[in-house]
Amino acid sequence: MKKILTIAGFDPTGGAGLQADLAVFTAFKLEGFSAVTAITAQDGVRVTMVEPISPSILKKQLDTLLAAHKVDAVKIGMLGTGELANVVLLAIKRHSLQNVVLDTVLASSSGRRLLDKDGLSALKKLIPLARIITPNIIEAGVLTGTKIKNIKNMEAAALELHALGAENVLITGGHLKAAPVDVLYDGKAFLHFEGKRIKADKKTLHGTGCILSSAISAQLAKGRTIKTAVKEAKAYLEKVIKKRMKTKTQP
Ligand code: PXL
Repeated sequence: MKKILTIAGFDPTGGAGLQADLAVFTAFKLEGFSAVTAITAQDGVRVTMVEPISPSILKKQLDTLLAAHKVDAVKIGMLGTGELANVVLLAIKRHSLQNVVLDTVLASSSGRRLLDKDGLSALKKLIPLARIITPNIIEAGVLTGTKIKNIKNMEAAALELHALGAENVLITGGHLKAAPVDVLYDGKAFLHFEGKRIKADKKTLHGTGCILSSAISAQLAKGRTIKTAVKEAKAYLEKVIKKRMKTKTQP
């Protein structure tokens, strides 16, 4: 059985964060591990409190786990602080981790910061270690200092983020005003993944970024190419959203 690790925050609803990631890993028949970066209090729509854990226990979680288990892929989600991002960076180097999927989480959908102000520069230092990064248009805008409103802007930002060192860049277009298109740049060409807008409420959509990035990491753990990984992850996410809409449950 392939092994996979998520480094992410805890969401008590399980809709986002490490519990959502673990559910994805199970669905793809992988042995999933998780290291927690922060505890959030939330109801699936509103985040009421965020408390990062101490850097020393994050480091110990990673070193203890990775000394015993060689993982085939790693998904990085909410990091909370620049200091914790730095702990993760050093652990990736120390343990020579491969297939790193960096979901550049900055804030919750409701606008609560999930990475502190000094965290941005530390997050940027993680970019060169990633096989793929998966910002949405808002995050890509913050990372590049641009406003992203259309596919042309997405392509320009993808080029810039690739220049920062990410092997592959996937900018998701769910927040576009027009039809949602995700843009993948692999250093050579752009690939557009066109999707239909699904009319869903906030609770249903909560954590969809986490699920997409963890599904991509699951596919990479199984040895799939980047293009196949993104395609399969998108198909899986669509299934999860439809199921959530039917059952009104998470994940
Ligand atoms: O979807 C971003 C996200 C990531 N990780 C955790 C979260 C959220 C959004 O609420 O709570 C733990």
